[in-house]
Parts: sequence; C-alpha cells; structure tokens
Amino acid sequence: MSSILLRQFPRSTRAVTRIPRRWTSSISQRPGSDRVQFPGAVNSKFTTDMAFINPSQLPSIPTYRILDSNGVLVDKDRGPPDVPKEEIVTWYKNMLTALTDDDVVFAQYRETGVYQQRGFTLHDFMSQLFANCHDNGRGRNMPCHYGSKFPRTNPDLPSRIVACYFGEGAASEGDFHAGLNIAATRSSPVVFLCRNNGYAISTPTLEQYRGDGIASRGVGYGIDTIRVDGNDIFAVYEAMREARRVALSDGGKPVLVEAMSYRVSHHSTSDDSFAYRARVEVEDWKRRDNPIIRLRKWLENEGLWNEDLERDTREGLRKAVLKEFKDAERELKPAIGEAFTGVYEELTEEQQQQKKELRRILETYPDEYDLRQHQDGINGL
Ligand SMILES: Cc1ncc(C[n+]2csc(CCOP(=O)(O)OP(=O)(O)O)c2C)c(N)n1
Ligand SMILES: [Mg+2]
Repeated sequence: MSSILLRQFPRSTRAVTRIPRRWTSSISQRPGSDRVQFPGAVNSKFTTDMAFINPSQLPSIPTYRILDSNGVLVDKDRGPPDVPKEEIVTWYKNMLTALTDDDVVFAQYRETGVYQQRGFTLHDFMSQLFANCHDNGRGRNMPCHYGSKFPRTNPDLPSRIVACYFGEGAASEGDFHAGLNIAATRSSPVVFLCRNNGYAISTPTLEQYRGDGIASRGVGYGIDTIRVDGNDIFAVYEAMREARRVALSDGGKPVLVEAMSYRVSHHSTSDDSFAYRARVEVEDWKRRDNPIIRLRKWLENEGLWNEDLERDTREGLRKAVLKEFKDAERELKPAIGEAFTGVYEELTEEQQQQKKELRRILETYPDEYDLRQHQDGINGL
C-alpha cells in the first residue's frame, strides 16, 4: 500500500534522511569519575543528597517579549525587527511569515495568516469554507482545515524546514510525544509551533497538564525550546526566524516554540464558552491585551496608524469578504466522485464497492439527495 501512496510524488520530493553514525559503546565509566557515563544518561554527577526534583519548585520557563501590552518596547536599547516600518503596517493588515515559500507547513486550523502569506486568496478561503468546486481539498475537510500540495519541485533549492503548528490541546495526544522524540532522535529540521491559548475547546490547561506548559516537554526531549509572548508579533517573528535558523544548523534538528496567546473567542460557532469560563476573564484579555491591539498601539505610537486608516481598512476588508462569501455560496459543490479520489492512485476494491453502493442509494432515493448542487450530478460519481 505504501508504494502506491509514494508513487504520487516525484522521486525527488522523497525525504532522504542521513542518520549519523553513533558509537554508543565508546561511552564508558572512568574509574574514580565524579559523574556517571551511561549510554542512557551521560554526564550526570553523582550526589549523596537524595533529592527528588519537584517541578513546582523550579522556576517557570521565561516568556520572551519585545513589546509590552501597551505596545511599547520593553528594552529601550533595542528596536523592533530590522525591517522598514512601512512593512510593519502590512503585517498589521496581512500577517507576516518568518518561513520561506519552500518550507513545508503542517497546520491545524488557526493558521489562516500563514496561508495568506503563501498566496491563498479570499476566494481560496471561501471556496474551502463552502466546500465548493473551487476548493482544492475538493470539499473533503471540515471548514478552516485548509490545505495545499507540496510546494517543492526542485531538489536543488536551498535547505528547507517543516513547520508544524498545533494547539496545547493537541499536545495531549500521544502523537505529539512520539513526533517530538522521533524528530529529536532523527535530527529532523522541524519547527514545532505550539499555540497555547489556555483551552482545548472546553478543557482548560489545568485539566490537561500539571507541568510547565508545553515548553518543558521540549526540554525533556532534548530539543531547543523557547516560550514566547504570543501577543507580541515582533517577539514571535524573531523567535520563529531564529528557530528556523537553528533547525537548519548542525545538520538539522527540531526546535519547539510555545507561543502564549489567550483565546478570546469561543472555540467555534457551536461553542458557548461562558458555560466553562468566566466572562470577566475573557473581557480582561480582550480589552487589555491581544496581538492585534498591541501592534496597533505600537503603530499609533509611531504615527503609522490612526482611527481613519483603521475604519477604512476594516470597511474595505469587510466588503471584500462579503463579496467572496456571496460568490462562493453560489458555486456548485465538487463532483460526488471526488469523495473517493486523492488518497490512492487507483481505487481499491473496497472503494469501488462503496462507490457502487452509493450509486444504488442515490438512484433508489432521488428525493432525499439533491444532486443538482454537485458538478455533473449523478454522472459525477
Ligand atoms: C483526535 C481528536 N480528538 C478530538 C477532536 C475534537 N477537537 C477538535 S479541536 C479540539 C481542541 C483542540 O485544542 P487545541 O489543540 O488547544 O487547539 P485550539 O483550538 O485551542 O487552538 C478538539 C478536542 C479532534 N479533532 N481530534
Ligand atoms: Mg488550545
């Protein structure tokens, strides 16, 4: 089965992993040494104190920031990121990226800005949200689960990384732990970006973990790690740029970035978050500190933004969104047969049977299924 899957990608895009040769047997205990040299834990000092490590008594991992919540530079001796100020105005409107177009992105569902930076248009977003025939996922994903194909076609391009975005709730899955450990032991150039927003739908972080956030886990897996103030776009940009550089150093290694940014909205339109958190907690974050307000304050202090620009920009964006919304709503859905394509190069026997069964059901109950909204109606199957 895997060979069928692999055949879909040109040979040049397959990962070539060089595993460094390690001579673990050369680690030996020197007589009289003050520390243990054991293959499973090197350089650990002997001690006669029997002291269990109590994590709650260790200092928390600090949070890197450049701007305070009033949009003022914390360290007066250093400036904002080294880019023209006018460019920072475009960050406010469109987001920014520290990645290159060639880096591979594995996203959750809050990475709209990342897609936008890579050329996704309002038309592309709306097509996906309405699962219409222009959606390049062919209507097979939940709304907001955007996707696009592998960008690389030329293996001679400069080194690239994989950026993997996820929430702190996703980090409660076993896959997170396996993923970090595999990336560490295989020296993979991956930047793991955890957005810690305090909640996994209705589950607060207190019910998810007792350690020092997600960052402490990176340390546990031997991964270069930083915690950053996720409301500070300058700090996140700099941390990501540096994480990318580190990921490509020493022949490749993973990096973990934990960005702290409180979720002010409900999880989704079907969620009423006041059922599980205090309204005042939300109001405080909304009013006092969030990434948009913080950057806006900095821009206003610099004389680069004002109320008029804010109003015009919001109005322009609102119109553009509503236009795409109306257009996308009117488009046909993808052909029904698309439900079966895109995974295997050829349909498996099981899929062929399922397709036949689907046709039988659709033809038996024509009043239950409106096929006119799909491209090619029943012929699209
Ligand atoms: C394996 C699995 N279990 C449950 C869900 C349902 N689910 C969707 S989003 C979500 C919360 C995720 O929280 P987090 O990773 O913190 O992301 P956030 O939405 O807070 O950014 C859950 C439980 C899922 N999609 N997949
Ligand atoms: Mg979360």
